[in-house]
Amino acid sequence: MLITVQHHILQQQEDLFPEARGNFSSLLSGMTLATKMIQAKIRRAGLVDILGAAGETNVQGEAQQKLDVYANQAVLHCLGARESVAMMVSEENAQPITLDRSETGKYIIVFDPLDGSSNIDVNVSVGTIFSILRRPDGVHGEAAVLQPGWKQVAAGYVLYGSSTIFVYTAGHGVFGFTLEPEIGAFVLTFPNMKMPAQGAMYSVNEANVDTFPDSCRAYLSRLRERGYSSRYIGSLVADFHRTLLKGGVFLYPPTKKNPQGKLRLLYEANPLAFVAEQAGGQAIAGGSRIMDIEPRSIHERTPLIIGSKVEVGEYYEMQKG
Ligand code: AHM
Ligand code: MG
Repeated sequence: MLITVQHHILQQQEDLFPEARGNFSSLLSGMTLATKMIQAKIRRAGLVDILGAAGETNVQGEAQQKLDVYANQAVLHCLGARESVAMMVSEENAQPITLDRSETGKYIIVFDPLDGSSNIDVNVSVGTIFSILRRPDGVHGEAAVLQPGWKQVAAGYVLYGSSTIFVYTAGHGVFGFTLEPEIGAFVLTFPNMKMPAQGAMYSVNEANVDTFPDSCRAYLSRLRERGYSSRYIGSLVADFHRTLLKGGVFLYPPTKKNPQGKLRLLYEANPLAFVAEQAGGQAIAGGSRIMDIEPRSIHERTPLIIGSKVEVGEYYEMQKG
């Protein structure tokens, strides 16, 4: 039986959140709509430039936009119109985007519209990451968004790879859907995803190794001694998706250049940590669980060590010294 993402979300809502009254499924379907728009644009990347090369407009007379700007606007547009959205926070906007419903809407959406920016122009996989939080009563502005990851209601990502895949969790397992381009629908292809307890690959930007913490360098040598292989795409969503399916570990530890880590807590680390834990994996910043960190600012960075239980557990033990 063909199960579309819409059908699946509605089903989950009826079974698990009967009080949600359509709000929640409307949010997730807004997100799938935005990502379908983004993927359509990505699939024509390069072509659109050629077709519009004479000026700033393409053949349809539309202004050309950089993909990350387009992706941001697609999400803002598709979700900003949903009644239950109170506020949105995007990697692309310094401040939270407050809406008319800032004091009444039920949910806050936090997202990275197009992750893997260095890969956009070279035909390598990129992604969109999102997290959904409840709007807390009596807390206003940016403070409303500063919630630890364990409070997320749902989270997920879309990977624009050799196919387009939508992966999400609402706290009751992880589900993956592949876009069937002929019919334009995401269909369930990965029911109840589980990360292997252990893998055979690690994923890290090794050019930074000289400035990693000593325990991290020792950890990587140990994995190499055991015969681990290395894979690094440089798009977090793609590196994470491989780790989810095959097991192993992805690391972005503190470096000299980024002593707090490079990745963003609210819209990169937290949503992927939620997915990882729901799939049986783990996510830590070193000594602490990612989803327990109390954020202090919306664009805060964090070290991220995420993946299989065995590898992440071993990192945790080694960093304790
Ligand atoms: P971005 O949000 O500007 O795309 O940066 C985040 C990206 C991640 O996708 C990826 O894991 C990381 O940056 C790669 O960083 P580096 O090039 O330092 O290895
Ligand atoms: Mg990013």
